[in-house]
Amino acid sequence: MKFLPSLLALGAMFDASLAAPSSSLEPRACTTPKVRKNWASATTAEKSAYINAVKCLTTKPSKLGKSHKLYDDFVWVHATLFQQIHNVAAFLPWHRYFLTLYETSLRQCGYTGNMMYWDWVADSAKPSKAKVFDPTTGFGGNGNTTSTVWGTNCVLTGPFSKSSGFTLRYWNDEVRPHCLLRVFEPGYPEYNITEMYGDNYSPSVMAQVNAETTFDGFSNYLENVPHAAVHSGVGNLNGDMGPQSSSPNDPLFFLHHTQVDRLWYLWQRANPGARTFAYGGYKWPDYTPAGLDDLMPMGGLGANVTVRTMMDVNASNLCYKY
Ligand SMILES: [Cu+2]
Repeated sequence: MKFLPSLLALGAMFDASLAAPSSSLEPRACTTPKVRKNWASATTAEKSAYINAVKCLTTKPSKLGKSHKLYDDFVWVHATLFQQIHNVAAFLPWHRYFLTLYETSLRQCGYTGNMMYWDWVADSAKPSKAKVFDPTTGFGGNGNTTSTVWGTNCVLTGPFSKSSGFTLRYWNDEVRPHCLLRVFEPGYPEYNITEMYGDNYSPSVMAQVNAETTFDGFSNYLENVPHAAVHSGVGNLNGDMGPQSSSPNDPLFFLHHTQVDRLWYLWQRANPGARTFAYGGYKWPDYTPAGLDDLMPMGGLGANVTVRTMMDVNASNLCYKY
């Protein structure tokens, strides 16, 4: 019985609130799931409450004990774990967890609402006109594109503009303070490139993504086509939302990823019996087959949890819907 004390210790360390219900016969704690709204249909008051809480993160101390702010913790963790969480099976569950930790931090800043999403499928024909880019009720618009020199494409409007004093610390995992940078893809019709690569996240592309019947097929298609195109469409190579590992620098990252999470949720809901716990593909670092009991690292921002705990949004630890 030598192993017993260590097993007990492990059990005590395990946060019971993160455990998935083991049986559908157990009473569920999630009776009133929180509803994550579409940014475009939120009220002005809801939008400003969200933006105020985001700005508040820049005033709070790091949870990681680092000499930067809580806002930068999310950037830092995403940047340093980048290889482990992209183009692997854990892409969707890891980002689902990351969003919940962000939401928790917003609540510590007094926010009482829930995460909201940017439905870029609906805006794919003219993404630059999306309400998320509104200069007064949104996240501001494009950066200054008069120069192609890194660090000059500052967002000029809205609550995160250069003139507001909003400053970011990291570029990838290096300390390189800068204004919020955006470089919208203007589009080149003669080369069949649409504005902000919108034709990569159109309703017809999403129909193809949704037609994938395996988790692995769905996740890869969603990650590599619509998800990647939105990042590049907003940021390109010199913008924060681009393919940079520090992309959570742009506060829009979290509305983008809430939409990614919502699309996964909708795919799961299309066949809940088969898909709620559907998982597969390969894991970092050896690209061996992934499983629901794989632990996902969170770099100290939250406990490392298993993939399984992030599969069912109706479980008590998540308890939300779209
Ligand atoms: Cu990511």
